[in-house]
Amino acid sequence: MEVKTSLLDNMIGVGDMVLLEPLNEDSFINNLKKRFDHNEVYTYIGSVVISINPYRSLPIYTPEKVEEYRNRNFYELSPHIFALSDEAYRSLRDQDKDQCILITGESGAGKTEASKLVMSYVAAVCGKGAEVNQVKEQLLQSNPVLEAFGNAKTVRNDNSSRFGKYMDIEFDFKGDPLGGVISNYLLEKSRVVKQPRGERNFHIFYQILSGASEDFLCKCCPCNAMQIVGFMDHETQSVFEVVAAVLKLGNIEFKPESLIIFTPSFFMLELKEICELTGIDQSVLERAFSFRTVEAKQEKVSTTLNVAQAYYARDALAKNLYSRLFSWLVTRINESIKVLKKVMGVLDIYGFEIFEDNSFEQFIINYCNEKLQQIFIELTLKEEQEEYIREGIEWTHIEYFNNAIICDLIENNQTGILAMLDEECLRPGTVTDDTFLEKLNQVCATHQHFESRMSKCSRFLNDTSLPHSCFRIQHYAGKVMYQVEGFVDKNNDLLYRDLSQAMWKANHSLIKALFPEGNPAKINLKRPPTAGSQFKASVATLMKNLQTKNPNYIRCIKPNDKKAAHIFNDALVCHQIRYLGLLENVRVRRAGYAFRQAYEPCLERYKMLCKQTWPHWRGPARAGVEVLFNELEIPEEEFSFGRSKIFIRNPRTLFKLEDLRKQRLEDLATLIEKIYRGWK
Ligand code: AD9
Ligand code: MG
Repeated sequence: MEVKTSLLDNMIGVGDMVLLEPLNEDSFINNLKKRFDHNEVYTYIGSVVISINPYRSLPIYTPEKVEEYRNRNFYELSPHIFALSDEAYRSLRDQDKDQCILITGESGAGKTEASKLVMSYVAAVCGKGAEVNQVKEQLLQSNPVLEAFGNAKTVRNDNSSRFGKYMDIEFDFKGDPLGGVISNYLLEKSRVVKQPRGERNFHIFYQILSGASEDFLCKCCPCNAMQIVGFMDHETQSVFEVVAAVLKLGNIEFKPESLIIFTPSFFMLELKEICELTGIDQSVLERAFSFRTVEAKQEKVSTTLNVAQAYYARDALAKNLYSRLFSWLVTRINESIKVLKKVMGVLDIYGFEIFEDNSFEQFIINYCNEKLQQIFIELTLKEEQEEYIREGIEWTHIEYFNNAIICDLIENNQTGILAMLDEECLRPGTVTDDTFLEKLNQVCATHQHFESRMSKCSRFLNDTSLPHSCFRIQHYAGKVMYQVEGFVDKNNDLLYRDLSQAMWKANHSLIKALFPEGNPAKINLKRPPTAGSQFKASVATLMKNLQTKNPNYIRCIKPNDKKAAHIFNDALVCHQIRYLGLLENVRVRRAGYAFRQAYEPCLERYKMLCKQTWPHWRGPARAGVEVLFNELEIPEEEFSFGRSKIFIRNPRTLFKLEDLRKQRLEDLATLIEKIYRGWK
């Protein structure tokens, strides 16, 4: 098979970085730039797809394009996200290998758009028929629903995901979609009550407000999607009642003079409306905003809230109502789409982000990205090199930065930042963000990737760019300074029991279901797990799950910081390809072999191509493969014999084998038909 010109064209650069000559950072960036300028936003590193955000709509996702890429070999056409989608889908359908699509890149790099493109491609090429179409529609429409509730405008991205999403799409043995399961990861709920300058609250609030004067339920954009996903009208109604209640909670103000601290008229009206919307008894809610009851063993002590505590309670309630509603939405969507067979997982998380002020939320988001980089390293750099060594294939080691050390700084069970934060949160006595920082300083001061000024022994004592109330982590993708303020509180995620009980008493089945712990019969004096430890556990489960699947990578790159089309900022791109380890990726790939397969299945698949191995080969499988490759005259430099596997250098060799096999099968079919006719 010939090398396609699309992969080698000089005008638009090379389509596969593996073919780039010479290979260095400059040539790498120039190649990307050349392609970007010619609207070629996709480039391969072997089977990894690099995607550069064009920030404008390109005519490359049409139904004609879908047809073009359908059932074609990965390297046959010019690089495209559809080629990766097709490859993953076909491996799933034909070889029964569960797949996962891992989409990474910083905030605004195009992950969410990429995940939707993968899903829409798969929807376009898999089975047809009314039932299948309904499943597809439900899967696709879950996106606008979750985006309305879980995305918001940030400085980095006008449609920034403020939660992580992993979706398993399930298929039957024919490759028809049956349904899916979505997992969501920690919604940035603080946004409900406070947004950084220049940013907005979750989209749904504006959608509701823009439609509120008329019949908002019809106008509001996710409604249609919710209906397709399978929400009953009364459920959609309930969801919007909760969103409206959260909006109205933000209007309640407290005044110091009175015990029940509302100004009359307007705010009282707000409270009344909240109670009408949610079926909560007004006196119960008023009481819950005025007192706090602490229960210990057999005793109950009620204290009056001061104004600050009342605001705290209000915000905690708004955040909890909203984030629990969001989790409920995910569970509810899952009910509509769930079944389990072959699966293709699509992971779209919030990208790495550095703001002026970074808090607990950025810490969590960046930790999640750190883990994803780690799995990329594990599977493409480390695992790959280790396999060559294990198989006894000659190999020169390629150096790369392994970020396991940063993951450890954050998640180590004894000395990690999350463990330290939990310890502070659970410790009796006065706990503040500062005591947490002090603790970090005692334990992490000497860690290479940790910087702070509070500790006397700190190496950063004189670094005035680092305020006393901050610590800095040198992440794989850059240094981020975290404001320690709010860490303890956000990790504790405290909601006064009076409020959860008030919610549980609501005459509103959805709200009641969102606060099961408010049921007085089920009082649990044990502390619920902290936000950080819950997140860590769910990320660990995700990583385990991903490791059981065949990974497909899309590495998204942001060409500029202006959210603008046509601008390719070399320095910005350079920074990203460095921390993504893309050059190392090419080097490992170049030095290595594109495909490998254990001897037995390899012989089984191709033995029909050689008289000596067909139909029965009586010796060891390895010897059979040797005979086979000899007879087919595959050049020696194209393959290598490992201990248990055959390694094939160039994907084109594999295509050749596949084509020969297809031809042979067709010949056999014709022959059988002839014999059959002869009998008749
Ligand atoms: V975040 O981590 O959720 O903040 P993402 O998800 O990486 O981020 P997103 O997919 O939302 O970024 O892309 C940002 C914007 O870039 C989109 O809203 C589009 O306007 C634009 N974009 C991204 N990819 C494409 C594309 N393939 N074609 C056209 C695109 N525009
Ligand atoms: Mg996103």
